[in-house]
Amino acid sequence: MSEPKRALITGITGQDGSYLSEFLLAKGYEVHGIIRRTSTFNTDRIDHIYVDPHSPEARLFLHYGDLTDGTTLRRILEEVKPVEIYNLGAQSHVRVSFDSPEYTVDSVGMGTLRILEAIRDYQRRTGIEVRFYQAGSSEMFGQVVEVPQKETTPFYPRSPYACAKVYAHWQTVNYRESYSLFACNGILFNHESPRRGETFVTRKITRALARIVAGTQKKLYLGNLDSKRDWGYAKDYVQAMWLMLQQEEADDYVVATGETHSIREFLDIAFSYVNLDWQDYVAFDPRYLRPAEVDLLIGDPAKAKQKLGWQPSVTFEGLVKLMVDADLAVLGLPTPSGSKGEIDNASIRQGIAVTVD
Ligand code: NDP
Ligand code: GDR
Repeated sequence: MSEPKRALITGITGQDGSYLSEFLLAKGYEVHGIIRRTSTFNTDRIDHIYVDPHSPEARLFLHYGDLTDGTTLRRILEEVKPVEIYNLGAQSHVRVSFDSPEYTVDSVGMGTLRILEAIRDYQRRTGIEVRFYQAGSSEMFGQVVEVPQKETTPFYPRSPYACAKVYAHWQTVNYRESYSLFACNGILFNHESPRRGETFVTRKITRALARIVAGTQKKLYLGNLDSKRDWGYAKDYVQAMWLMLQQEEADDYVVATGETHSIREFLDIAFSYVNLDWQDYVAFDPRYLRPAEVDLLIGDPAKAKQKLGWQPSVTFEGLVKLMVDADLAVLGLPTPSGSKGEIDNASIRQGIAVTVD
């Protein structure tokens, strides 16, 4: 039997890392993830796919490391010998990046450079190709220059996070062109799921809504309701990452639905789904405003459709309802659809202790 392909994922404990791990395991990969040491376990999203590493069945392995720690990244690369690396790790909250710009830029920008440098040296020494995926973002487009935004649209980043992602993007292009690395940038527009971090606006809304239905929360405080985003379903988007690394040539791709909706529209669908009016519950808090806002994002996924054969499978309305269903289900409440929502192990804290060798 041939050896399984080995993939290394930074950011494996995040929303995308968990879906990508499931996807790669289902394809027969051996998956290695880099996790940070934390005072309490934060592996909820991957606990359901974790198998004790002593078991012969184990194909998911975790390693302590950090994107700010280049030595460890190099050591993990040497030990794991992956053929694909997915760089999903990041301080990924745009608002928080204004509070912690230096750390954000270190993890997002310099972190990417550290991995690229490690791959460059490893590949030159061993002659083994390591394909690299960089998690780029629609935030790089920032201020509206052109709509819909596509691969050729100039970047105009509006936050420390977005500036760092632009840096990481161009370093990835440069390492591809300078050292012939197989390095791809995915320019992914917002993608959500029941596993979305609780402080991003979509999940903040659906989680609060479930608590409002349960009677344990009265108000939901939000910032700017007028910005528009191109929201897709995270499970679809991790497939695009993998597809990029399976092509003959490395390239950059926009991944989006091609539709845009405001926060108000998200609220409309979510609250009316449970027969409530959001205006009765939502209040404004200026703390959630950003020093500079990105008003309108809408992507053109034509290249990804044509070259990767990728397309989204979930509509905007379907996504909102799927997230509401899941948050209601987590609280043990009935769902309007009658289904249990997306059966989402990661939404339910199981308290399984993951051990790392
Ligand atoms: P999450 O915020 O859910 O996950 C981020 C992951 O990065 C977590 O595993 C986190 O670990 C890890 N991480 C944070 N800081 C470091 C660090 N210093 N060293 C190593 N790992 C670190 O993000 P998503 O899953 O939503 O996004 C994945 C990637 O895609 C990110 O790079 C994000 O910027 C980018 N992106 C996301 C989009 C989206 O809509 N979701 C759209 C476009 C790009 P821990 O669990 O310990 O905090
Ligand atoms: P974004 O996502 O900044 O697009 O970045 P987020 O959900 O944080 O904000 C979307 C829009 O909603 C507005 N908003 C609020 N946002 C938050 N978080 N909390 C609020 O209370 C609130 N009220 C209004 C924001 O101002 C914004 O306009 C996400 C992240 O996943 C990035 O890592 C990724 O790169 C981009 O998507 C694409």
